[in-house]
Amino acid sequence: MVSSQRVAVAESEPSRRLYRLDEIHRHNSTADSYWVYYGTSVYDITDWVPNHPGGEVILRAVGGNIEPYWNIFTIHKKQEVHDILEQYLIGEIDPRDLVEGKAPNDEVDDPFKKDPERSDALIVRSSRPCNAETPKDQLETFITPSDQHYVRNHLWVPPLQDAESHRLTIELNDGTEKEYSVRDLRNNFQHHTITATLQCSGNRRAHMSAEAQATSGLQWDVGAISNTEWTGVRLRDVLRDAGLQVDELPEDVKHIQFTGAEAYGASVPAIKALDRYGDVLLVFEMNGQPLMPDHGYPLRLLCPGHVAARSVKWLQKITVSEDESWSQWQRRDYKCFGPNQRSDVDWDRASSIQETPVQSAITSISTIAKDRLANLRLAQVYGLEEDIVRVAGYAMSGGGRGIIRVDVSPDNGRTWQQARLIKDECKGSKSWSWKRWEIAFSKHDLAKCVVVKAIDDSYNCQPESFPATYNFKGNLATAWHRVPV
Ligand code: HEM
Ligand SMILES: Nc1nc2c(c(=O)[nH]1)N[C@H]1C(S)=C(S)[C@@H](COP(=O)(O)O)O[C@H]1N2
Ligand SMILES: [Mo]
Repeated sequence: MVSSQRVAVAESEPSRRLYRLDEIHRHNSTADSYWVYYGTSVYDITDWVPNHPGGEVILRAVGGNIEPYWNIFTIHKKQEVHDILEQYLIGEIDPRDLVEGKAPNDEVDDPFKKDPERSDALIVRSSRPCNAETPKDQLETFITPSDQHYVRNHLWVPPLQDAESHRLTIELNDGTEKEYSVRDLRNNFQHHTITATLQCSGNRRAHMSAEAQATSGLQWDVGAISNTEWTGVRLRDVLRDAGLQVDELPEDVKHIQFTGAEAYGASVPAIKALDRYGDVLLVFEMNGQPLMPDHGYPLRLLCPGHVAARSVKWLQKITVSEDESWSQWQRRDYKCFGPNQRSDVDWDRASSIQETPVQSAITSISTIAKDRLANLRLAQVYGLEEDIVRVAGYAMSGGGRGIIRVDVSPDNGRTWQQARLIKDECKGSKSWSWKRWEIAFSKHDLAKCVVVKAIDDSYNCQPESFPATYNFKGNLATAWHRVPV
């Protein structure tokens, strides 16, 4: 029912009026402003569209009811989203178009209905879109099994294209285009295999929220990270074939933009994308098998050493450009601001996250009784004969910088020891994979918190605490990881 108060507001406010439903539907095709309705209210969301964190997908709702979309994209079911919408109120639906006080509910297509099945072991943070982290026990193997790789989807998984028929379009800086099928890429270019870790820029965000202040976005623990053996062809080789002078870049080539089949987009600097030792690949296999649907089948970009947001899945288009990608996720997300800055920031003033800083995390703390120490290498390394506590985890850095040391404190930072770094078979021109580590303490040495921090080969180290690196988006949460004992 339209409350009489609402109608009164609509009538008393000169710019607010009553709208017939067919006027709202028709408005879409005839005007350069965007109208939607929600409940019985009408909104002009034109100014919000360029600011929408979900990007242009919002345009699907224009001319109709946004409620069925929000029933699918449940991320909107919170007060702050309703508050944004209210700012764009322009009036009410004419009561003549309401049935029992309600606007008719439009049927909309659920874009998630073709999403693939997933392992039950993944820790789900949101289901539509699917965002799920790798369980802790799987963070201790060098190669993450493909079905245990964390999933970070901003939208839906685009319906499976056939690997043979899926086409990639490359647009050069002079506007010329060339097309390749995945079969062309596979057959006509040299294959390369590298091991590389993908880490979401939100990994450990929950720790920043807990130890500094609330952050917006998915509250990941330590599992928005995984390590994989990827096989594909060099982006450099394909761009050269498409006609780009890869060794002497034209002045107007600064960024390579990538677009996914659902609408996601991002870019990386051309000097990284074309670096002979940068190992930027167009990937069609993970761990010796075709890519899994969630991870980009049939083709994804793999930009090792950079934040995972740049490794665009379901790759459909590459654009050689003077500009960064214009997508929401390049320009209005995946940036960091100062601890004092809030959501009304000037996004253009911060640079996009590309290479990532040094990171580490504890993935398990377990007690091993002294009668089980015989032949346990770890106990020998640390010369322990009593009951021991084994602490294990991962460390990694961006830009191909290797991990040279991992310091672990059993007593909240009072004393430190060096973890044993586990040797693994890494492939690629630089250090693109995480380093697994383990350490043992005598049970009596533990006090309050176990703490870890890692150092990379440029001697970068992690910040001690979260408040100093707090940013409202909760990106790059890399402060020392503390786990209470
Ligand atoms: C005026 C109407 C809308 C408003 C005010 C709005 C507002 C927002 C806000 C504030 C977020 C960020 C939420 C968060 O980070 O917790 C968001 C995300 C999102 N919205 Fe909307 N939205 C609207 C309509 C829509 C519609 C109609 C769709 C789909 C057809 C949609 C799809 C999405 C998606 C996919 C995201 C997630 C983006 C990501 O994870 O990067 N939105 N929206
Ligand atoms: N097309 C497309 N590519 C994408 C994304 C996406 O939502 N759509 N998410 C990005 C982000 S933010 C991350 S962290 C990684 C996650 O890759 P994964 O799901 O294979 O772990 O993919 C990146 N590439
Ligand atoms: Mo991400």
